[in-house]
Amino acid sequence: MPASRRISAAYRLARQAYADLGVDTEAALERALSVPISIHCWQADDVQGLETAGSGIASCGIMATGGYPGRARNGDEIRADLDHVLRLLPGSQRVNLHAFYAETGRRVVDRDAIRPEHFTRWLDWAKTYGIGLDFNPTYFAHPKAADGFTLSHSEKNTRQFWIEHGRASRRIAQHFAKTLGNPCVNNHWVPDGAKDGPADRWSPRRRLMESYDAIFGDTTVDRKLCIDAVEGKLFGLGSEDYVVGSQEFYTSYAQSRGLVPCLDLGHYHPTESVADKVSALLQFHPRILVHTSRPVRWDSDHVVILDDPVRSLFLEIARGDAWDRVFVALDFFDASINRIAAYVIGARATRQAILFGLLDPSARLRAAENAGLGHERLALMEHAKALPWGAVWDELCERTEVPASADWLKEVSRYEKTVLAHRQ
Ligand code: RNT
Ligand code: ZN
Repeated sequence: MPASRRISAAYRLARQAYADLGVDTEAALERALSVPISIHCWQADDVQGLETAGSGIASCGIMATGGYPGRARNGDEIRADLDHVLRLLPGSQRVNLHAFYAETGRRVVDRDAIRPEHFTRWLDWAKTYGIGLDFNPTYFAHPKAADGFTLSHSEKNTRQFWIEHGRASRRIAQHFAKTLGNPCVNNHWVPDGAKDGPADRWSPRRRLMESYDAIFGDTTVDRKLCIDAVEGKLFGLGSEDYVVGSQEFYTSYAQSRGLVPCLDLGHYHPTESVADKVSALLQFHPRILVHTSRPVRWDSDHVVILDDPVRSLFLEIARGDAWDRVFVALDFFDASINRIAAYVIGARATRQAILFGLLDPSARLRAAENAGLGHERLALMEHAKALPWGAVWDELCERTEVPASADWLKEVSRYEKTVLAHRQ
């Protein structure tokens, strides 16, 4: 039997199995395709960026380990890699840039001076796909970030430099939104923190707040076009004891300033559930941004897989029907495997988790819960794990004309031989 006929036959059976539990697979499939996933450009080049000066400076808090051949070395190579990746992904995508992917030609343009025109090539490329771009100021991999502090730095000049960078990033994000006719999420994360117990945990936090106020106080930027998000974390490389922008700092800051809090799956205590935060934060915040990542013992940014944290995160979003209130972005970087495959695995796992969430027999589970039948709820939750969601996934791929099952690996290996192998 040809693969496509096998997939449709399996799907028909799966549709029935789900229908028996009150789940409409057609609706789930359509919805799963419609959720935009923002693909980060920084897996392609191991978070190196395209600057001529400052490139390659060890980044505080961010590290891609491994030396698999084929790293993209310039903007054209990153875009070529993303072209290849996008062909292998079903559903709606966006692309997420960092400021240090500016293309300034031979001119050295420092972070405080970057402008929309330095992203013309990215914009032209995005236009050919008709997709939206997201953005991030890059407060790391720079001499002025070398001592681990940026917006909360004790020196006024250093703070001011980074404030100018943050302000520039918002103007660029607004330009993206206007040019593409599509709002741009601009996410701020700073590495600021200390390896060992600081004597003063107060002043950096006050300065961080003031610096952000100077950035977000720019009223020439329309917040409907530039959607400002802020990302905290628990600890990082070199900031094990103290992170200025902690979760409490950012949740409160975002709440009081009307910004979007960003939750990265790698940024919490290992036993803390990010999924559980969704229904809490969305009581008070109109929207959240999630970074799908995978911490292995620490914030290691491994490639996203369909593991429990990822599944439960999207299950919660599905159960709350909160798709319009959650921005989904990928954030991982692994230099130890084929980078194209890393993208495809992570992006497809994220969309699989979205689909899995949408296929949840929530109505039946709630009915059991409301009837006080905890055992029935538990049994059905277990049963849901064994339902043939993979058949629905393959059908979703077939309909969008991207390789189903693991057939995409052939495309990756062809690209590796014809393109990646020639990058030395
Ligand atoms: C770092 C944050 C941040 C970065 C990217 C590159 O801990 O997760 O989102 O990974 O901006
Ligand atoms: Zn992140």
